[in-house]
Amino acid sequence: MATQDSDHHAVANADGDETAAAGQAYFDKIIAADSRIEPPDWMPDGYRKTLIRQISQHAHSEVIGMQPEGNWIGRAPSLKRKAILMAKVQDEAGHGLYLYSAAETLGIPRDVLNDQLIAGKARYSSIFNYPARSWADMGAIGWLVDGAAICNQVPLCRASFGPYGRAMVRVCKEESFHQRQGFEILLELANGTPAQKQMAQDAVDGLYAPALMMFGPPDSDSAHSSQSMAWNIKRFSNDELRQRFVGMIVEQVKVLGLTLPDDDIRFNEETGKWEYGELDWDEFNEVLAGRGPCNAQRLTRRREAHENGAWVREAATAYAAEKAKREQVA
Ligand code: BYC
Repeated sequence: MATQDSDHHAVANADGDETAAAGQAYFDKIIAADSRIEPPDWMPDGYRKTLIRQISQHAHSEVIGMQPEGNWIGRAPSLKRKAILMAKVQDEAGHGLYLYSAAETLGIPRDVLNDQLIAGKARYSSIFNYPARSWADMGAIGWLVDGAAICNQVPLCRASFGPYGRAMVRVCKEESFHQRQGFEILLELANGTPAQKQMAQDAVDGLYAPALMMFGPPDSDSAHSSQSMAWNIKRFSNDELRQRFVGMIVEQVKVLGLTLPDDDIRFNEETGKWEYGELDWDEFNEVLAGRGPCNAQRLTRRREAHENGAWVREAATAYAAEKAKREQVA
């Protein structure tokens, strides 16, 4: 990545009369140099909106994504498993916080984003609208869902907007641990009794297609990809990342001694890409329209959690006011 030059500071610190044309020229130069835009820099409205859209959706996904696994903390099969799962769910909350903070640097307060989420007006990843029915689903979520997230997010570490890229570095490190713990749960079940092995296979069968859909609609239907790639926010298209992910899990599933529920997976020597069976995009669109198996339940739980947390927000506000008053007196 190129280093930022002195023009950066000239424009970043410019007075209000700096023309949009100069800002645009600076922005174009930074993007062309594959360098980074920082919060005080001039940026096109569309770039700011795209980032707010993607980062807030990502933050909401982390927060809603706590629910399927959170539901299993009390039913984890051992103290060790419970401690690991609790740590993972707490990590997801942390990811949400980094991402809301990154969005705030673009001028959108966290409470506004939260209001959008609880009003049911915000998107979050489709995957979290599917149920987690068995302990093996904890394994499949870690292996497939966190695995897909890593595949999608490692390139986002190089996103052109500094706070997003930097947040992704830490998120990806933690997701790697999550992915391995999920794989290990499945490995243990797959090497257990026939019933345990079947439970692991059922979990993989159920979450395989929804995990592939996490990468978004096919490129032909992806409204935002080309502009996001031109701005160096996304580095690869939805289909490129999806086929790359299939190539990863097709090898890993052999170690588990399980199978993927797709007979059409094959490596195309000519294109150098993995191919897979048709996904049910009608189902994806239904989930996005709010009609997936758990959409209503996830939002209800989030609203309840927000209401139950009112006393924490009130206490924090009162504490901050009291602290400010004391500092003024001192
Ligand atoms: N689900 O033009 P496109 C985690 C929407 S959480 C729902 O391709 P884009 C974890 C899309 O928003 C990690 N909506 O969009 C947590 C757009 O709608 P709008 C989650 C989807 O943005 C807890 C429309 O469809 N990761 O790891 O260029 C426990 C057209 O799509 C989905 C992220 O959020 C979907 N799957 O690309 C365990 C990664 N796909 O905005 C694990 C960050 C698409 O026009 N996000 N849509 O109304 C991204 O990389 C990109 O936003 C996407 C979509 C690849 C998801």
